[in-house]
Parts: sequence; C-alpha cells; structure tokens
Amino acid sequence: MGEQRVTIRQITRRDFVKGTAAAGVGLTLLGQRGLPTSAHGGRALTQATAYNITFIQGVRGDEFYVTMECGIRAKAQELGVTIDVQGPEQFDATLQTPILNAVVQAKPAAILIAPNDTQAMIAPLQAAADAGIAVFCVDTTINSDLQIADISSDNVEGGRLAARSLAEAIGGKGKVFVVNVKPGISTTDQREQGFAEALQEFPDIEYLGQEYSNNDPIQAAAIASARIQSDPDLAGIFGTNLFSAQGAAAGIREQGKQGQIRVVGFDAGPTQVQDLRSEVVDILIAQHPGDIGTTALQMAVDYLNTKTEPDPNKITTGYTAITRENIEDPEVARYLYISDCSQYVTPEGTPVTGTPATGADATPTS
Ligand code: T6T
Repeated sequence: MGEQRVTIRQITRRDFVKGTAAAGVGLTLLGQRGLPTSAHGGRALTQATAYNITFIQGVRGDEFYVTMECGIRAKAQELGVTIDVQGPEQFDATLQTPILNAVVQAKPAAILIAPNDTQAMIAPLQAAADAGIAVFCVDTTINSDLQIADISSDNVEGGRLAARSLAEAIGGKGKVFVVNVKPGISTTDQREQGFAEALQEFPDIEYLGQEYSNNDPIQAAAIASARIQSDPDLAGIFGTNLFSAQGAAAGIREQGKQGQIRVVGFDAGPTQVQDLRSEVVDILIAQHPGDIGTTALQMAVDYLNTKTEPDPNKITTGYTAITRENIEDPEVARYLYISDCSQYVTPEGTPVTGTPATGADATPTS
C-alpha cells in the first residue's frame, strides 16, 4: 500500500464541456478533487423552473445513498428544484416497484433512481417513461436504454482496483474470497467481474469465488466466518459493498483473525471507517456518491430545460482509495460517507441547510 492516496476519475470537466465520449479510465495520484457538479461545466444550460424531481434510493438507511441524497439536495437548493426522496427498506425489486409505481402516479418531471435489479425494474421504469417522466439511473442500472442517462462509478474498474489493492496487501500470493450482495445488481456484479478479471494478473493468487449476503451484514459475517473455518489459510477478502464489507470485518473479528486476513471493502460508511481504524480492514474504496447526485440532478434539469438528450449519456465518477495512512488528509476525508446532510459540504464549501437525510440508520432491515 505504498500510495497514500489514489483517486480515479473517468470524465473530466473538459470532457463534459466538450461533450466527448467517455475518456479511458486513468489512475491519477494526489491533488484530484471531485468531479464537476454539472454536465455542462457547473451551471444549468438555462434557468431551472420549479420542477418536482423524485430520487428513489436503492435502499433506505445506507450511507452511500444518504450521501448521494445530500449531493442532490445541495444541487436542488442551488437550482430551485423540489426534491422528494423515497426508498425500499431492503434492496429488493419487489419492494422498490410499488414505490416507483406510486411515484409515477404523482407525475414528477424526472425520476433519479438506483434500480434494484437489472431486469425486474425494466417494465416499471418503462411505464414511468411512457407517462412522460424523464428517467435517470444513478449508481445501479437496468439492461435497457429507456433511461435518458446513467450516472455511476465505473464498477468494473472499481473491482479491478480492489483486486490490485488486495493483491498488494497480501504480497501477491494466497487464497482470496469475495462477499457479494445478490445477483442482478449491476454495480456489485460488475465489481466482482472486474475483481476476477484483474486477479488473472497474479498467478500466485487462488480465487475461491464469491458468496451472496443479500445486503445483510449478519449474513455477510456468517459467510466470512464459515469461509475462514473451511480455509484457515485464507489471505484476503473483498467485500463488494458497504454491508458486505462490514459483515466480512465482523466475521474476521468473530474468528479472531484481525491483522492476519487482509480486507478490501467497497464504500466508506462510518462503521467501515471504524473497521479501518481498528485494523480489521485495510483499504476502503470510496465512491463519490455526492458527485453522482449533483451531476445527475444537473443533467436532469438541463434535459428538462432543453429537451436535448445528453451526449455522452453514460457518466462515470471517481474513486478514492482510503487507508490508515491517508485518512486524515482532508482531500481524502471529504469522501467519507455521511449519515446526515448537516455534515455535507459542497465542493464550493456551501452547507446544505434545512434538509434532513431520510435514513440515518446504517443497517437496512432484512
Ligand atoms: O455500494 C453501494 C452501491 O454502489 C451499490 O449499488 C449497492 O450498495 C451500496 O449502496 C453500498 O451499500
């Protein structure tokens, strides 16, 4: 873990302004700030009118989506847009669909949604589009092109980054294992795909495969514990999202293996940060959910104002790899997730006022 700070960005402000196709992912060291908050260089193309826009989270109470919500609310405050936030109690398309259907009945101008499943959410989102609502996917996506744009991390690249970080942490050899969420979630499926792919660069690492925790940290802990018992020489674990990583850390603690098994966790929620500080977890790959939110809302408002489809319409935001060595650096710490919008500060330093987050509880009910 020689690098103190690693930030990946895929689209630069110049790329947005020029409207170029997505640039290749570059690994850049130090000095990077967050992405531009606008797909058009930081300002709406024209003045926003009083739009009602709904953000449907992937799951309530997950600090990744809370931080995204805060970014959306900050941008909404700037643009004069009214935001409604909804979300299922679990990451489950059967719970997210009725929420979406009710939102469609209320007819907002646009919906920003993290779909719970790549297939199951297509038909309900098609119904939203058919009702004249502008659909934008944030974070997760669907296997369709009905949405006007996708704004997310580059999840395959994030998985590769996790593999290379874990490989370095275990000295390039040994058994590794993945605690994943559930099949059909675009983001976490892609992270595992990138992880497995990049592991091929390391002939002395044996990949034991993945198990699904259903976004439940308790299940994730049980999976990690069982794996440590069946493979006591396990060298490393990759937890593909906040709850998988949190659970993997709990499993390691249960088995008394802290410091012996290296852990790379996706995301950077408060419990994950505690696990990093207490040396159970070694690296957190923080996404930039605030940037996903602000970029998506700006794109939605630009679209509503101009009725012009964005080009490009697949926007990827960056990552910051967080370690015990760099966590105190304010340029790194600004990417830690938050559980309350009063903690959110925009890249311009503006606090978000009067906008409580919808979910302060970090653990979804399951
Ligand atoms: O990792 C994020 C998000 O990107 C993923 O789609 C689902 O899990 C999280 O919300 C973290 O819990």
